[in-house]
Amino acid sequence: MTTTNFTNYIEAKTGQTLAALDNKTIYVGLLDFVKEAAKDKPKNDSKRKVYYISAEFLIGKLLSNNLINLGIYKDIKEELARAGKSISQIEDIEPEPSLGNGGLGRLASCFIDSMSTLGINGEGVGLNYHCGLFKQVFRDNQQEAEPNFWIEDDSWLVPTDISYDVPFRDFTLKSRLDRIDILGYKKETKNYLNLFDINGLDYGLIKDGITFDKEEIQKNLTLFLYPDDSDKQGELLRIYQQYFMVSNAAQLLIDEALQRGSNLHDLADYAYVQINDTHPSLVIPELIRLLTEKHGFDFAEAVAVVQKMVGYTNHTILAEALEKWPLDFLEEVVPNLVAIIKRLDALVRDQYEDARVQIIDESGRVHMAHMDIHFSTSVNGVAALHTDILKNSELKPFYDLYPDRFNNKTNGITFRRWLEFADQDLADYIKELIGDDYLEDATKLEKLLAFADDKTVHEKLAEIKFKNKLALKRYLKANKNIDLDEHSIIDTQIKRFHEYKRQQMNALYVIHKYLAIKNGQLPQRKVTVIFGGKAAPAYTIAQDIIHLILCLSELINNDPEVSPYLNVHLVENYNVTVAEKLIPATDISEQISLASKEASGTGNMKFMLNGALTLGTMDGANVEIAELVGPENIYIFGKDSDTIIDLYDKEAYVSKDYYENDAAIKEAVDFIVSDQLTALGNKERLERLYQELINKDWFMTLIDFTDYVAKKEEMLADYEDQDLWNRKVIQNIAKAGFFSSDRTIEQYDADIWHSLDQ
Ligand code: 26V
Repeated sequence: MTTTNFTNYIEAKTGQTLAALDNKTIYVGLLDFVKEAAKDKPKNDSKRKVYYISAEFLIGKLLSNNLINLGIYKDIKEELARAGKSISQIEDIEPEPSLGNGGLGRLASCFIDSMSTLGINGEGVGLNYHCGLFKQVFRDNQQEAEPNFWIEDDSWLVPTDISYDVPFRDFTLKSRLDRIDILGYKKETKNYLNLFDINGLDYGLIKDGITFDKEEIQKNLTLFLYPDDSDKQGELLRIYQQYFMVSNAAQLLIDEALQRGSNLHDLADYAYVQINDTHPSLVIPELIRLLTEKHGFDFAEAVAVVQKMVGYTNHTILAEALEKWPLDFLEEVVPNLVAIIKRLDALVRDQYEDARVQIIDESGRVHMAHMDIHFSTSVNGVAALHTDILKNSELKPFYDLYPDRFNNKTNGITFRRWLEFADQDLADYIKELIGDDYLEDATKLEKLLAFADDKTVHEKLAEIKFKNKLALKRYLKANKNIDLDEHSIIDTQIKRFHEYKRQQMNALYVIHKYLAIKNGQLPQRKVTVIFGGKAAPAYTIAQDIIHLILCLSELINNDPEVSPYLNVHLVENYNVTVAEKLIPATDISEQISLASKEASGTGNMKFMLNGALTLGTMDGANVEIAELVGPENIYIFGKDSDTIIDLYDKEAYVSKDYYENDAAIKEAVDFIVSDQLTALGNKERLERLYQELINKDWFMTLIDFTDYVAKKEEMLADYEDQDLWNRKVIQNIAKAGFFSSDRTIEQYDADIWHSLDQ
């Protein structure tokens, strides 16, 4: 029998039996039930509190995750089943919050889950974007963007009466704070995700798609995440958002420290701020401003105090993502901070002559990352290779100045969401084999190695994978209008569309395979290539790649000669919920970024944990996966990062050479502008992508193509030996423990935050 009293709770509340209630009423009942259970839990406590400030929190749906963390998921599932209700249909009703974009935001969400699980007094601070990241729809084989309203009357948001004045140049804006309770796994205590908002938001400002009036800051500030910044108004709005986020965070942190007995001279003993990429960097001058203007500090002491309580995490080496705000723009929005930034710049200039380490450059742009590095205790990358690249090339001048500040924190994922929830049959089977202590210490998964050669285990793993494919088939049919062949090999690439991630290389493989099948070279088993991801609306080439894939999908899935052997799908509006369905059903995990460009990746870890094998380059955390599982359990191809960095340095890559000298490459690339494809698509888009690939190809698609095709074919052949394959699967699951975000967060705390040991 069940140990929860949900049935009594909802029947008392509604006056009806559980069996008689509709799913929506049950969903709202569960939401309130969990919220009430969470409300009474005490907050985590310690002298030093961590504030994880982030522009994104890609939290995903929360109901099932919360039930798992409360330890009652299975009980509720059974209780509902007894009343003839399906928990998964109730899960479907919850809207997915739209507060993030990609890996950075999903990481922040795994981190707040782990902080709660480890009992760390640490909270997320961000903004409550009402439309968040856009909703992706496909029309005429192209991506269109629509606003994604996700907040309903019944939601996880808990209003507070906390409010601050945020002083911009032309007006002062009052904030409001909503919170979401963040429960740890089987923990009595909790933390919050703090989401600041404004009161006068006006949806009427939204025009066509996601375009909106960018000038009415007092009515638009928390409408969208990453509003288009291709014009000045857009850039100013980003600065308004960033300052609003950090001013609120700084005021909250100072208030809380004062309440807990700080005299502010000891503020660093009470608070630590982790800056998640550069979006929250203005928190440094804002804390200095508050300490000097409101609390009587002199400038030097304010700088010294703030410096002791800030750490910066870098999540990318792509130059265009390293923010540099023009001083003039900052002057228009937050002149009070400009004076402080200039004084910080002067401090740096007094100490160092090297132009590469200055905060304000000769064109008057403020390098946010430079300010972070000079005025913090810690600078970290997110995977071993990434941190090495920061130290040895991208941030080398800073590493030379502050070698002790640099450290690596390889990313991780929460196993509660990505195994216990997403792959319930696999989790149950793992428990049957090795017990459940891996839930407290994920490295215990290594006990699975004892079963590496056990054929019964191989068969059971194959059976679970097949069941997951069937579940995915049902989901895709019901929600995305896709027919999935559950008997095919599932080969998945899900992530934001970006040239460096090289979805275009996978698309070229699809073309290559299509042409081979047309030529009579039939594969032994059908392959389904699945893509999922959004492209930034202003990123033309990424949109072109989406267009190519949608055209290929139409061509191939409708060709009776080819579709028995090859299918291609691009799943519309990819998000956390879609990932939770796709990952457990996948055989081949595509992690094919150009070496040196993907800081870490976290999808790679999720796939590995769910028994997919990696087809990848030696990039990001793939390098650590390869080290852990050994070369025989991963499919690595392509040039390594040293070679690529050297090619960039020497400007020695010429894509046309590859195109002209390799018949297979030429054939695949030419097909992009073939009559068959242009008949289905937009000629301008396809032509532009074709020209890009042969004349520029900044992310070197063609350099690795031949190697990629060969490795994928090797993988498909290996799949036919299911014992060989599942042996590798076991090695991967067994070694995935290192990638638990609990491990990552323990390292952040031990090396940077020092909150648990206070
Ligand atoms: C930059 C920009 C610049 C232009 C406008 C929109 C926008 C949005 C986000 C960013 C920062 C991107 C940084 C990022 O997401 N990095 C990813 O971080 C993951 C977690 O550490 C990591 O696994 C991925 O490899 C890395 O790409």
